[in-house]
Amino acid sequence: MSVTNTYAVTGMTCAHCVQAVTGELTQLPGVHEVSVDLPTGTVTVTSDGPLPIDEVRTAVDEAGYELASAD
Ligand code: 9UX
Repeated sequence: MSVTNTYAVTGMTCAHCVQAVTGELTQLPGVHEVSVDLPTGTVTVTSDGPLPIDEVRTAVDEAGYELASAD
């Protein structure tokens, strides 16, 4: 069963930001879709199962941004 979560990420303002965040999150085990919405500063991630929030936070950090919250 797929799980979809939306996260607020601070600092993304351009297309390169989108590529950086998408690239990192896509590498997480089980992730098969990543969608960034710049106007709202959110990232929607679809995965095979629940993603540990620490993994998501680390991936966003490595891209150079910050996870603000998770719904
Ligand atoms: Mo350009 Mo996006 O510095 O952070 S890559 S705005």
